[in-house]
Amino acid sequence: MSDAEDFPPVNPAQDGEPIIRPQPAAAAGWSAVRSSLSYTWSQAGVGRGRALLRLNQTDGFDCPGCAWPDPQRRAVTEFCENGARAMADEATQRRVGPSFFATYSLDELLQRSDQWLNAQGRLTHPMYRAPGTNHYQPISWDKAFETIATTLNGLESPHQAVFYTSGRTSNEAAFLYQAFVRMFGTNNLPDCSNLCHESSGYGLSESIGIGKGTVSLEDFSKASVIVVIGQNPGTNHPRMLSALQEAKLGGAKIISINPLEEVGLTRFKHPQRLIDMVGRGTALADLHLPVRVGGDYALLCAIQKSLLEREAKAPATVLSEDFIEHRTQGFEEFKAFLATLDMDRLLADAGVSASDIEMASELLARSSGTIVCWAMGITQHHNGVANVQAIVNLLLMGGHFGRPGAGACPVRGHSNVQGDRTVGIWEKLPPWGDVLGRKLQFSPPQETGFDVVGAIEAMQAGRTGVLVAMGGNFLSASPDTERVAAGLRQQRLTVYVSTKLNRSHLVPGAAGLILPCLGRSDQDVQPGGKQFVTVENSMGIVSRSQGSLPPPSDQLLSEPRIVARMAEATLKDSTVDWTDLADDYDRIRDLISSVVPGFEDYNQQVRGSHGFSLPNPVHAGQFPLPGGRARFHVHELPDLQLARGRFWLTTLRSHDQFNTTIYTANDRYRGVYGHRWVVLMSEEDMVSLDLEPLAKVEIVSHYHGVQRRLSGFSAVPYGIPRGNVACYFPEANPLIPWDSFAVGSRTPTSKRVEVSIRGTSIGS
Ligand SMILES: Nc1nc2c(c(=O)[nH]1)N[C@H]1C(S)=C(S)[C@@H](COP(=O)(O)OP(=O)(O)OC[C@H]3O[C@@H](n4cnc5c(=O)[nH]c(N)nc54)[C@H](O)[C@@H]3O)O[C@H]1N2
Ligand SMILES: Nc1nc2c(c(=O)[nH]1)N[C@H]1C(S)=C(S)[C@@H](COP(=O)(O)OP(=O)(O)OC[C@H]3O[C@@H](n4cnc5c(=O)[nH]c(N)nc54)[C@H](O)[C@@H]3O)O[C@H]1N2
Ligand SMILES: [Mo]
Repeated sequence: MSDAEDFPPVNPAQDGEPIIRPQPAAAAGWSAVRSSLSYTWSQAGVGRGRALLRLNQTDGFDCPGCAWPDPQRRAVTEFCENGARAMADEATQRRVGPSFFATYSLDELLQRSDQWLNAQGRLTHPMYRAPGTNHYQPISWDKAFETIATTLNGLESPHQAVFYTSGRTSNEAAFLYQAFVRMFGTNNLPDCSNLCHESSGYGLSESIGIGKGTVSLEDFSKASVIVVIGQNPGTNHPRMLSALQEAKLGGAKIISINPLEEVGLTRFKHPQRLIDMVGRGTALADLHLPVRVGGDYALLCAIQKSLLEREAKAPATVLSEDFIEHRTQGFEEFKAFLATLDMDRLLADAGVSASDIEMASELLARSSGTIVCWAMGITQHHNGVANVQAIVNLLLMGGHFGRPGAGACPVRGHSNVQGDRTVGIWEKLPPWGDVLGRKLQFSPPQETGFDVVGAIEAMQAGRTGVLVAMGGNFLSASPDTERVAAGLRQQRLTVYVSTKLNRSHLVPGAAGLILPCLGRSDQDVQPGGKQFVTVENSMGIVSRSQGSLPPPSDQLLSEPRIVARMAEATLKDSTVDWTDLADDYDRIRDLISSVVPGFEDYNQQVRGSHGFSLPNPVHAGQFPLPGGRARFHVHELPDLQLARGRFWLTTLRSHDQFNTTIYTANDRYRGVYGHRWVVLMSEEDMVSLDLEPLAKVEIVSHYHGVQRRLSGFSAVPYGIPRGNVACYFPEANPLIPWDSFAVGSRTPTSKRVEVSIRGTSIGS
């Protein structure tokens, strides 16, 4: 077994220092529009940049950025700065082809930054890394599929193959992919959701019977309180700010709960509204609670205790008693649990004052409709599921389900991550698995497959031989980069279906394939004519996406075609006509219609101007749980105690990245420019460690007696609670232990890792 220590780091620190400037007073506004347009023209050129006008239009393509829904009335410019950037990045005129790979060896490429790798352009040819060589070389598609088939069929068991999916994959490609994988004989279908909102799906399913959100976009303008917890919409879901602004103008109060005071929530200028552009914009958050990292569960319990006290003082004014009595179970246990908790301990863990809690509880007590929105600050914790269920408890207390302007809103990340799960990307056999088996005449595997953590463990232990990845960047997105690299190096074959070069490609198995595919903005023509694909947004609406740009190379295949050819080459006795399905995606959609509930008349429904909503029983007022009742859940408080000199590290996205794709090294809203190897710390903590601003430091994480080290970070004084520090994802991922994950959902704890920090500059 190879050891991580035998190899140089796969993501070495980059030279340089950040420049620190004041944070801007408001998010979006002219500067955002200017910055997105300049990136678009520089990457895509004026001609291809016009594709921007088709972004999120009903006859255009779905933004390859986040999963925030589109309003029914769409502005011509229904995109945000970061959506425009994601589009431009894909529409770039730069190309990575055979001559690029002949010029650069894998070892040389590993020294480059993620930003540099991405900036090289679109992948144009299938490439193969033969065992023992240091370069990828061109390979024909036929030979590539033959290599995949021979290697897969040479495994002792289908469970030795892992099939990862990232969340940009369309419903059509994802459905075909999972069908192929299950016919091959395994449920080893880990996906980026395992690293992301798995805690939401898991927690919500137990609490309310479905693993998805329960609000629609229209609910935002009807809400009286909106809580945004553990989410940074100004950067990651900028179009959500428009919905918050509408809500605010309609009288809603907004509470933000975050260790950082993120600019988007404090002040916002609507880029499509002239009046905002000249004025100061709208202050969004009415109340900001600077929770300590990991303190959300304690904070929510404190608010809930305060709500119960208010109810005791003025009965029938705070709780929705009728709802609790008839529509829920477990309330008495929940109440008894809260009674055992000491308010002072809760406040200390949460790191907020009693008066902050009182202000929040007062707003919530009076609310006729509460929406809670959340993202990674809630899910990527050891107690991520408990966090989600505490949010549901809060909503249940006031009866905030199945009524307008109220509900749970996990804000999804990747643009089709929700759809991928709906159509079967899951390490468990979906409830409709047997229908799939009957339809395609095979016996689906019943045993639970690997999720991401399971795959990382099995790869390191030498229990797998092949990794196929439909998109994404398995190496850099996963925790514990060096250990994942060690696992990848032990594979017989790694296969990446990708649009752009990334670090995963640079750590292949003995043999490695890169298969270049069409992206969202590219025109997709098959024998059945021009094709569109479909995606599901964060609120369960399925709609069309059709690219219009000439593909960057005539060698590219679409994702459905790549799956079909992999399946055809590998499954010699399959009765499925894979080619026929990939020739016309209507046929794939017909197949989905006949297998997955909620997709009846798929082809017809999705051709409507706004797509269609998948059934959401909770939005309609029904909890699909025994007795039709939602359930209060209680969990132990997490232990947030730290030894002296230790900190809780959380990892964040900057403004200029999409996950592991780094556009520039700037984080404008946080005032950090030019360098990403930074650690944000409170000034008091820097003083206590005797660190000058920008001092170079080494960070060591501590988990179960194992230390993981990274040096080359610059310490930046920042408004973050004492005892908490923040670094960017994916640079800090080598510090995150792969075996530290959430109870139940197994989501890695990217938002809370115990670290120590030591100055390494001369003199500190
Ligand atoms: N432009 C852009 N858009 C994106 C992405 C992108 O990278 N770039 N990624 C997409 C994806 S896949 C996803 S999942 C989403 C991610 O969207 P977010 O979840 O908003 O992204 P993060 O930067 O991971 O962090 C979320 C917030 O959690 C806060 N936080 C950290 N620790 C804690 C904690 O313990 N408690 C609380 N309450 N808050 C905490 C951080 O300060 C930060 O504001 O965005 C999607 N959209
Ligand atoms: N420490 C830490 N780690 C994290 C997180 C965190 O907050 N902190 N967040 C986690 C989260 S929420 C997520 S979702 C994961 C993200 O994990 P992934 O989804 O695996 O990663 P991405 O960076 O989104 O993948 C980018 C790559 O996808 C490919 N790509 C882009 N578009 C397409 C396409 O249309 N088709 C195909 N086939 N390929 C395409 C490109 O080659 C690009 O390099 O990371 C997780 N990792
Ligand atoms: Mo995500």
